[in-house]
Amino acid sequence: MAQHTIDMSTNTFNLENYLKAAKVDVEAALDASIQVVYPEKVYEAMRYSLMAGGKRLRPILCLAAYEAIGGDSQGDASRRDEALRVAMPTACAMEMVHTMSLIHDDLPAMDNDDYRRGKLTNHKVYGEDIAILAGDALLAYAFEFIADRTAGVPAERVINVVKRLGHAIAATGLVGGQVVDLECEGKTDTTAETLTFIHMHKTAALLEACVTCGAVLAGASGADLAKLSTYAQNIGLAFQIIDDILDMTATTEQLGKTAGKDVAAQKVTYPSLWGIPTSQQKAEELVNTAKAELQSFGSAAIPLMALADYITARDR
Ligand code: GRG
Repeated sequence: MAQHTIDMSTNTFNLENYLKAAKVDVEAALDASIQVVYPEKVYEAMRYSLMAGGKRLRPILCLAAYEAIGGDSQGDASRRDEALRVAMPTACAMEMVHTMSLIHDDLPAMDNDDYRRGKLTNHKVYGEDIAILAGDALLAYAFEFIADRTAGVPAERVINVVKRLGHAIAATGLVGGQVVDLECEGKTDTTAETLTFIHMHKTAALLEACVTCGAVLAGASGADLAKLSTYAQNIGLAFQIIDDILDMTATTEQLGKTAGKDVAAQKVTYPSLWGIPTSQQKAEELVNTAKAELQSFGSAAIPLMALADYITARDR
């Protein structure tokens, strides 16, 4: 486990250190989550994408939300330790689901991309058939992993987590958003409302599940969950606006995936509708709205506050 010597006071909280330490913990847990056994090919394909890097933002949000509520812990250090112990299986499951969505999104039938996380996409290495199956296997295993590995909380909380994650992935979430996104391909008259629908489902729904599931495991009240949902929806939309801006402004090396795809496909995005400065401003407004929802949590929510700022400040 990485050392967590982070002072939670507003002045001294260091997001860079927090992200580094959390990433070490998440990657160790992910590494231990899947062993390569027979039939090796599919396990290798699952591990290839799961261990390919990435910011690990979703599991980190899940752990930070647990910390914000606190569970049974007393004091900042024990909050963190308890979050790692209780919420890590759910945090890993979030990354498994996210990774499978990237594998499927990169397929020729979807976004057709050759690079992801700085490496060849899954289907380029293992073929389309195995890439589809590796994604399916990660998706199913994510639910098994939550049910099998979560310990130390009442079973109803685990059932609630499974329900929320299913809702975020199904036609009510990622799948629904992806369907509308595909329908908009090649259209130049996509409205801001349709774009918002796509991104609230494709991107924000999983971030919302990460935050609320972490909080559910820690025993959050209905009122706190409502605030955290609003926080996550706002950072989710901001995250996608910045993603669209980075597609226009960053390099392929920086992003680890093909840059400039939206412009090449003449895809309608927020920056194509509003321009980059207005889009950036809109993302910053969404982040401020998100942070305002956290006021009542006090210093326990400093990591979630800082993660919201990171959404607009990031360069990859
Ligand atoms: C979930 C059953 C199921 C099917 C998948 C393909 C699909 C349906 C949905 C697409 C979801 C998708 C790829 C949304 C884009 C979200 C997004 C902005 C991804 C980039 O996230 P980062 O920047 O990536 O956090 P890293 O690599 O850092 O983790």
